[in-house]
Amino acid sequence: MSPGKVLALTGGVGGAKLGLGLAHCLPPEALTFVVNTGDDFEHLGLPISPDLDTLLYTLAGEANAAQGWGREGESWTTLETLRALGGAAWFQLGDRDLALHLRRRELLDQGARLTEATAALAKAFRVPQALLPMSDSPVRTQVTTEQGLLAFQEYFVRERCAPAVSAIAYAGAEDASLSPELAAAFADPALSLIVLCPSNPFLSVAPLLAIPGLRAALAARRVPAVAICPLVGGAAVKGPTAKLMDELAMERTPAAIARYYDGFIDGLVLDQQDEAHAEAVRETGVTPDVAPTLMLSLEDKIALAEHTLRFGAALSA
Ligand code: FO1
Repeated sequence: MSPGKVLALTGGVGGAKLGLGLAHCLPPEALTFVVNTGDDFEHLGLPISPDLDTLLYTLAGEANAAQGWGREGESWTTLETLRALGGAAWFQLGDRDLALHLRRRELLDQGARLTEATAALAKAFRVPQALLPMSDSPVRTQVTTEQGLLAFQEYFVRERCAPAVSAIAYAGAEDASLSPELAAAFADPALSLIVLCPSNPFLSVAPLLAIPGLRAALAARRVPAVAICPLVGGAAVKGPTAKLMDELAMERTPAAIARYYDGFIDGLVLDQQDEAHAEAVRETGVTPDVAPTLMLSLEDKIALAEHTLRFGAALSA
């Protein structure tokens, strides 16, 4: 199947899983990723880009699947030594992972933009697809909680998503512009489909939509955009999506997801368990489609990717 070029908007683990499936279905030059950087932060003086790194490790076959983040075959000597010295060990950087952040620090200090540093890292990992950060300037997801305002990783890792959330902001998004690489990807005449991967709508996709240029490019798309619903049976496959939907008083249904992406998607893939919700999705003006969306094996990931590509092609027909 050759549907032209595909732009996949992605966040953490769920996005990386579908990303791997898409990478098995498309030639490398036909697949570009636009990756959330709202989770990024500086830790111990190092620039950490968790979602870029999860995708990079996944595409390179180096991801620690059991852990859901970080690198396979990891050792923790530096972290344990740091802990013994009284250093900040709440955010766990493995020895091998640490080398990636050190290299990113080196590249940025040499004047590279995050997009260029990411391209250099992808090349070193022999990942042939383009991995484009959503922005070269910092955008930082901030969470207003019952404990006050928390930076994203403080909320997610240090507090384990426990505090109730009343608002989420994406600091820096309003001033962020599209990188030339991202602008070119949207303007590419060979582009045929945009995919919103099954990532957390508030934490992974909303930061992208908060960037005015990205929002405008998506709203003005000339090709179909298809999202994969991150809920299965009203629950999130992983992470705090369902908890956040409750705290932000959003109904936990595929139709609520379709409304949240209003104007940015044409189709929504729902899990087969949620088939009964298809009509409610259609009533929002979004075309529903049903498929198994749980991605446990590589075969599941490829099957969902193939399904999504077929659905996208049918929408543009
Ligand atoms: N997630 C954790 O739950 N605990 C950690 O200590 C942790 C360390 C870490 C280091 C590098 C990296 O790239 C990601 C890391 N993550 C960790 C995952 C990450 O914080 C989140 O999963 C994402 O930001 C959410 O998409």
